[in-house]
Amino acid sequence: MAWSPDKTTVNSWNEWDPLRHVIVGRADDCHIPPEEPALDAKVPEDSDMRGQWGKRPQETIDRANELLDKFADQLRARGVKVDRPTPIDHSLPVTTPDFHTASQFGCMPPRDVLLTVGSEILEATMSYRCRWFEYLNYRPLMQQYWEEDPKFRHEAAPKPRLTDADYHPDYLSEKIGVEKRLQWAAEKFFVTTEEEPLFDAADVLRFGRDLVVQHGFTTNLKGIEWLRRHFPDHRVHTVNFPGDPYPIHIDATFTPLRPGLILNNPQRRLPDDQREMFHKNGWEIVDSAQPAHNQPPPLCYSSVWLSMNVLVLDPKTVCVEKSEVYQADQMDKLGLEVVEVDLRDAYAFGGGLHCSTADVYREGGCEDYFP
Ligand code: DAV
Repeated sequence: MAWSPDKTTVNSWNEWDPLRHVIVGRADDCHIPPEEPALDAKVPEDSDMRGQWGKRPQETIDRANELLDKFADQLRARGVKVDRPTPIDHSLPVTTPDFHTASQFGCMPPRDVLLTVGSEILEATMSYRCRWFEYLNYRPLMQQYWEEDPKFRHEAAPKPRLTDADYHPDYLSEKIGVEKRLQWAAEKFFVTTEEEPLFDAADVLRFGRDLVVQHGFTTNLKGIEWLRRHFPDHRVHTVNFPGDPYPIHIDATFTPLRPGLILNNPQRRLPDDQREMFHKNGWEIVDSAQPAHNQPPPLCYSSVWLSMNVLVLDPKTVCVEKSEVYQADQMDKLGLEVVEVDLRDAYAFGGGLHCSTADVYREGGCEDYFP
């Protein structure tokens, strides 16, 4: 499985082995989608995003693209090959026999849509109606990889129907309140129902033979069961973080840095009974540093915890957002070299450094870290 810059090889089994080839998203034509059940449940009740939708202001798109381009250049300068998606027209509606929504989302962040496991890239079902066609932004790359790599497995999970039966109406009232949300999260009562398998790729962390998947708003138990049946050679583990009132995507909550070391968001602690596999195998789970900001930037879906949404380049090197000084300091103390990346003005487009990327090639094979 030798790597060459001229011809794609798809291979990535975990979040930390040396990164050689990656996809970085684009902010072009990104929209704030109209209201829909799964999205409404995620937008905090006091958010500046409530009640507005349409194309994002062009100057914010241009600024985010400038930062994403620079991030891509920084990666290239470190020897990482970088591909970029081809944006489709996100102003177009999504209409299927089962639902209609008036616009799409964007081609950020790729991590939400594409799950790379070994030589496979799997397009997730997604759970938002506005993201139903998002995989199309990446199809030109998938076709290219297919041509260049005879071992590449391009897979797509069954497209969900996303009728109203997929969403609990309880989550749709205007003011639920954080207390109620925390209680529901602890009870594992989320906005998505068990009507059909649903998952976003960013709810999955790869640890070689083991996949760790967050059950929450964007991934239901049937989605996790689908992954289990789809990857029969893997062990698939379900995790929950009851401290998170808006549990969407695992990568601002639980961040493996190298074999044996994981950062955990101190407000979203992994419950003790779910720590066993890590502790039994000598893995350390440490609280992440505090974010440097009290508020997310304007029109942002994500929380301030994008501070820990880092991209590991190899077990000794990690990209940290430039303003996240506490996170950078912690990395330094943990013995990692920090590469500062200016990306905060792109957060509103769907996330931080890990979100904004999707793996194509990391060195190394499928190891068993939890024998
Ligand atoms: O903390 O808002 C953001 C994760 C984005 N992929 C959060 C989760």
